[in-house]
Amino acid sequence: MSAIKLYHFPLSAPSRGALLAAKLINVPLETVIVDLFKKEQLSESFLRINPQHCVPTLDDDGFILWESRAIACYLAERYGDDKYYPKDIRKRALVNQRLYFDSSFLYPRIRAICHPILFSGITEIKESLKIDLNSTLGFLDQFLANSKWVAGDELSIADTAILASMTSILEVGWDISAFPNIQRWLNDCTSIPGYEENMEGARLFGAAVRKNIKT
Ligand SMILES: N[C@@H](CCC(=O)N[C@@H](CS)C(=O)NCC(=O)O)C(=O)O
Repeated sequence: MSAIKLYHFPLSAPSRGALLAAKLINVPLETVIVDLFKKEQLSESFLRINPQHCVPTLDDDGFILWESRAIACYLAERYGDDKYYPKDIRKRALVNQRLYFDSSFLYPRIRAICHPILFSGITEIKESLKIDLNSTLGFLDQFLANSKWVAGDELSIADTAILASMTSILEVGWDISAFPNIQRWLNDCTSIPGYEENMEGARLFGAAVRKNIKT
């Protein structure tokens, strides 16, 4: 059996989310860097692996999977016990709900702000996009008002996904002073395996976005 490969770009929040989940579950991975700034995702060899040309993409002995949260669930089910992706149906449903919250609200709103600044010459953040993201952060803050982690009192793969998204926008310089429960949770997240490596990618991402913002 060959090593499990993760096609990865450290600046990408979804990519870092998959890697954080692997570290949490303690699955050894070989990372293969796909440099999106050099458009390496469009190379013939990568397109053969993932025609949708996105990172992260997992290759587990020929089984190819993309979508960061699907990768996290797969790794937890295949290689983890039920610690970080509980088997209890209701607990798992809550973890899934938070994963979908990240995938359909939080991350898309962060992307809507950052992608045009990185790739389309936009130099300012529109007020409506700020309102959208802050309303989503308000919901996350509410989730965290009654529980230690995002999906209850146990750390889960929902925390690693949301941590990857949150650290990207924090490194852009987002003000979260209105969200005390998020601040407390972020502080608790510093003990998650892979935290520092995630921060290195998030810092590079933040710097790349900030340098294009008009001050
Ligand atoms: N929903 C996907 C999003 C993946 C995604 O948007 N990846 C971006 C980087 S953040 C990418 O690979 N973009 C290059 C491309 O699509 O060509 C996930 O969570 O994995």
